[in-house]
Amino acid sequence: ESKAIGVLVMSYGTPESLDGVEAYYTHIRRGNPPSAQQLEDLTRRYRSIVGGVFPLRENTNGQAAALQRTLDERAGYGAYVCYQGLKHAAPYIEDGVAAMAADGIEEAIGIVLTPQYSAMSVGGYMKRAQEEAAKHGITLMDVQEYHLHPELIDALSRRVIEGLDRFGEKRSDTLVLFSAHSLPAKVLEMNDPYADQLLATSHAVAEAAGVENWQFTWQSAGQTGQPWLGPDILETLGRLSDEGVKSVLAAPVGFVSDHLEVLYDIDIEARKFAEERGIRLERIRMLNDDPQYMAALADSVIGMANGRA
Ligand code: FEC
Repeated sequence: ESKAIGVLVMSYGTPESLDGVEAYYTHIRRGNPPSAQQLEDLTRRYRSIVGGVFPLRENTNGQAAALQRTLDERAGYGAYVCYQGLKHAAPYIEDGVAAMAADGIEEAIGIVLTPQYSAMSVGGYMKRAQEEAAKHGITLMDVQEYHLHPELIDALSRRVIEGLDRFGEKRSDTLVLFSAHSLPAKVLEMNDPYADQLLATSHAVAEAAGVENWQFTWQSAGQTGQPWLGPDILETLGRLSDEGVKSVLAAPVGFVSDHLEVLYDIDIEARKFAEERGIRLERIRMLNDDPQYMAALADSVIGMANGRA
């Protein structure tokens, strides 16, 4: 008798509406409410992004649905059942695991919608999922990373090629600037693989796209009073402008969706900063529910499930 394997599809989460920004921000800050100024600033950023106020929710929904279809095609209908679990919004990670338990799921695979592992990012999702799974007697196995999956690298490299083509005759002078969400610099003391995996993804994508002129930079660092991994994308763009670079293709390979950190931090803030310094900044299209990305996820899930047998 075959029983369905649950797939806990985990993503960052975004508020339901502008009224929910304060609760969301408080959750990100581990229960510490933001100051009025911080809340106003975040609300302003959400208001100014293109593509709807909270596009991440729709994108995560689309990814979970597309992953379900891909798993059905590959493993047969009913073999895997996807559940969403969000880090900072409902349905929370714990809600997703509880929903599995309510459906009688006994074995599950967890996967996070970001390709590179850090104890401070993916590790945090997994810890919460494992704690909840233990409460329900569910055996949960984690896909820790898929940052070099061939389908992922191919999908990203196609986007880099397409992005470079937008520069026309300036194509050969365009620098590809890979980026990912910064983390507090204390992560360096933890022997964390995050930075190495991001460089490995960048390297593989550059190679597959035939790009030699590339760099990696951090973005979206928080204001916590502690040092964060740098250099930040604005600092890097400042230096590139001093060096006479005029065309840059941003490739945020630590993210897989259109959301605030891409639509605001790159498309609005970094682009304005670049333009003021005479740099044309374009960005690769995000993966969202790209079929090759779904293939990378499905393959990682099925590989983990089969490896256990
Ligand atoms: O579109 C949206 O509504 C959500 C966009 C969003 C994504 C995202 C991904 C990552 N974060 C990571 C780490 C941190 C750390 C802190 C932190 C803070 C914020 C804040 C907002 C926010 N993050 Fe986020 N992140 C997104 C949004 N993030 C909003 C709070 C205001 C601000 O700082 O701008 C600092 C927490 C603290 O104060 O203690 C650390 C990492 C990722 C990429 C991996 C992943 O997706 O999980 C790492 C999307």
